[in-house]
Formats: sequence, C-alpha cells, structure tokens
Amino acid sequence: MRRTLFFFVMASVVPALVAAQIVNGTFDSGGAGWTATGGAVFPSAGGNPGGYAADNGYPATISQVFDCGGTGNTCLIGWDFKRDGGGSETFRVSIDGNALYECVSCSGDFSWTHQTVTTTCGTHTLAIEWTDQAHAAVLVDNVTAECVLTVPVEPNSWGTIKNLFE
Ligand SMILES: [Ca+2]
Repeated sequence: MRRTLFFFVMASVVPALVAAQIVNGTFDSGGAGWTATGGAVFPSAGGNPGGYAADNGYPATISQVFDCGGTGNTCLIGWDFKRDGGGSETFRVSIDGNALYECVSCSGDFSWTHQTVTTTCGTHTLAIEWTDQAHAAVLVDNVTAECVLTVPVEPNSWGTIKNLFE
C-alpha cells in the first residue's frame, strides 16, 4: 500500500513530456507544414542548424494549427531565434490570435536564444509574425510544442511522504 502510494505521488510530481507536436519545426523541410504569407522565406542554411524561417519583405507570417495533446495540463511552446541585420523590427508569436511574445521595434543583434511561452493543452493556431522590416533580421528555428504535466508541490508534501516510511 505504501509503495503504491509512493509511486503514485512520484508520478504526479514528475513532468511528463510527450513528443513535439509542431510539424517541421526545424524547417529541415523548408516551409512544409506551415502556412506562409507576405514575405516569409525558408532559407535552407544558416539556421540552428540548417533551415530556418525569416522574412524577406514585410509583413510576413508563418502559421500552423497544431494539437498540443497528451496527459499534461500546460502547453509549453518554444523556439530559437536570432537577430542579425541592423535596424529595428517587430517580431511577434501569437496563439489563437493573442500575442504571447512580442518584441516591438526590436533592435540590437543577438545570437541564437531560446524562448518559451505557455498556454493550455489542446488544439491551437500558432502564428509567428514579422511586421516592419523588409529583410531577414530575425531568424526563427526549432519551434516545438509539448503538453507537460505541472503540479504545484507543497513544501510539506515530501515531509509527509517521508514520514510514511519512517
Ligand atoms: Ca533548422
């Protein structure tokens, strides 16, 4: 009984990852799986690594409907991006039309950086937008979505479990 309880509790507090559910988030297959509008481009080299997405004319959008499904309760969306091109550019990541990450008039170059946002698990539309610069200044690669299980851990929980075995 105690062993069963122990494993039940362990299963409840360890994040459960499922496979990434974005199609071609690495852009290894160009723009396959993405709906591209405006000046969106998918160069085959120079990403992190290989193919990536950027704009070569604005506005530009790439979007994808995806199912962030599984047994978790939080959809973790991540991407790598890099800024390299001078000037300034507004870059936005939206879920179902709501901007969850936005860099307005972004300026200052930076190397590949990982960024995440969260939403609920389920079916969503992810959109990545470039709105005000006509060349590839913000590069995007390695877009992922995972439904993860997050459970608040109360400080007394482990003490309570430990006491069961003493
Ligand atoms: Ca890539």
